[in-house]
Amino acid sequence: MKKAFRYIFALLIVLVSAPAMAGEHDMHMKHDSDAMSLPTVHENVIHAGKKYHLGDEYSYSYEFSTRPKLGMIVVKLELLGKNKKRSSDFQIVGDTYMPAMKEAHGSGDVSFKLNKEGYYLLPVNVVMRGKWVIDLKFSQEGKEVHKAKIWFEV
Ligand SMILES: [Cu+2]
Repeated sequence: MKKAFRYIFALLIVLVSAPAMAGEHDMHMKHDSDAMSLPTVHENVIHAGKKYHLGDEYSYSYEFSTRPKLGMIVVKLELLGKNKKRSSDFQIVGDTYMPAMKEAHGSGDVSFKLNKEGYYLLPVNVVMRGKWVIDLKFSQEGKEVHKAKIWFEV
C-alpha cells in the first residue's frame, strides 16, 4: 500500500513538472464555444492560464498538468498575495464530477495539497470521456470566502 502511494506521488510530480502543453490553446477555443451549450449554470467559470482576483490582496491562476485526457491529471493552482508573492493563505478544495452523471463520478470535496514550491495541487481522475466540472471553494479559518468553477472536456 505504501509502495503504491509512493508510486502515485512520483507520478504526480512528473505530471506537474511536465512543461506547459502546446494543445492548451486549442482546448480553450473549444471550451469557450462549448460553454454556450453547457446545461448548467456557468457563473464563476475560470480558464486555465488566466488571472483572477480574490479580494483586494490576492490573485490566482491555474493550469492543467497536461491537456485533459483519460486518466490522472493534476490541477496546479498558484495563489499570489501581497507584492505578488506566492501565498498559501487559503484552504482550497475541489469537487470534481461530470455534470450529467454527478452521482456516478463525484469526488466530493478534496483538498488541494501544497507542494514544496508552494503551488496548490489537485489530482483528478478522469474515468470517462465527456464534460467535467471542478467546483473550487476557497476558505480561510473555516469560512468559505470564494468559489470558482473549472469546466473541461475529454
Ligand atoms: Cu460518466
